[in-house]
Amino acid sequence: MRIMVLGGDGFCGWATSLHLSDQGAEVTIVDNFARRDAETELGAESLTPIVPLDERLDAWHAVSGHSIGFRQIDVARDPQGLRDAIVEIEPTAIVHFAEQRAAPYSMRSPDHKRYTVDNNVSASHNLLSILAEVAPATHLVHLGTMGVYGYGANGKPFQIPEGYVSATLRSGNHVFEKEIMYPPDPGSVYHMTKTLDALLFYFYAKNDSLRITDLHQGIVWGTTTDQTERDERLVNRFDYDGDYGTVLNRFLMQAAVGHPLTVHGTGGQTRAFIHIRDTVRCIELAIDNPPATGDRVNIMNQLTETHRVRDLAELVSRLTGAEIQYLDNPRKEKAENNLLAANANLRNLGLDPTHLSEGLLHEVIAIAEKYADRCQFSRMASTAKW
Ligand code: NAD
Ligand code: USQ
Repeated sequence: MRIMVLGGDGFCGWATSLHLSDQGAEVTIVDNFARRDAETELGAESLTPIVPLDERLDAWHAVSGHSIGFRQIDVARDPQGLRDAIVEIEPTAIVHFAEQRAAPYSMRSPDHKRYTVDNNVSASHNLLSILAEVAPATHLVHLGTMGVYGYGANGKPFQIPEGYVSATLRSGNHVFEKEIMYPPDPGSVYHMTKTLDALLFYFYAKNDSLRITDLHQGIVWGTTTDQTERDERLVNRFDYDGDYGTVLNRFLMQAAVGHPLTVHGTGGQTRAFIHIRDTVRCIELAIDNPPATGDRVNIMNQLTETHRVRDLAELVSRLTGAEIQYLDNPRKEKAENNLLAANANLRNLGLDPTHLSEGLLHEVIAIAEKYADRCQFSRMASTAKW
């Protein structure tokens, strides 16, 4: 099986590339190093040291005997380069991670908003238009986000479905029963780009019969997979700064470096979570179970559990003795929400969920402790406000 991994130098993409290569797939990474450029822009590197990609790939070949290919292509700005690569490689599936993925980064300034929309929407649309032209049978697996749904149904006990919901539409005296995509309710420009992606996928599945899986993933935590721990040069990213660091990994590293745990607002926000080890398994399951030509977009929710932010802070504090700091929330989001989300599709395909456990939390803390001297305390604060 030949797989192209767009965004394969990033956090989820790197772990996925190694996992698929380990399973025997011929993997080619496509990346433009935008994430490494953002590190320079923000003055905040991954807590774990990330060596240049060619060294990462050499290390993987040395420990596994497998080769992973690489093409440096800007998927959003170089459609010809992307088209040439797809024609040459003839991939069975393309996994698309190549987007700007941080909500705070997307809200830093008008320029950051424009960059995030231009980059993410163009990347997805370039890919779709190329697939329609030269590779309509290729399965596209895209990483969406649970944030497309908003988080919960205005306090009502309602389970967020996997993409589609049956609706009764009323207009005047007319009533129309229809299964529709769950109404989008993004909370940042970044999350909005994923709702725009979803509409692009809807159109190309309908018009060009493209085979598309959209995985609405929760917040990924952890950093290590079976493959990344085989050599220090294979270590995965550990983003902790106020833009790219996500909440649970931030709390764990804050505890490790002696920084108070930064809870936004009351910490009553409930969010979906998944460990990086399950992310890579979900992508494998999605690749192995493509929709048929002519099917609607296959939407699956990629999460294993939900947690309230202040419960996570209290748990980490109990485990480590770290102090909790309740900060004014820099984001426009509900102070408190319940979240009930369906996730049966991936489980039915064989996902055996990894649940948050003290052992796994300690594993992340140990990695953060190992690289604690690389922490830049000045980059801890979330400075983007909206
Ligand atoms: P990341 O920033 O670590 O990786 C993204 C990669 O894509 C980077 O290597 C970047 O250089 C590359 N990239 C960006 N724009 C590109 C372009 N125009 N051309 C080529 N390469 C480009 O992000 P991540 O955490 O690995 O997330 C990957 C995907 O998964 C994103 O689409 C994100 O929205 C989604 N996701 C992530 C999480 C999470 O918690 N990390 C949760 C849900 C969904
Ligand atoms: N939060 C804190 N303290 C912190 C950081 C965050 O309380 O130090 C809070 C935020 O205010 C928010 C929640 O924790 O209420 C989650 O924030 P986050 O930064 O961990 O996650 P988010 O911005 O939603 O984005 C991340 C990924 C994104 C992915 C999304 C999945 O960066 O790529 O799409 O998680 S989801 O949250 O399900 O939409």
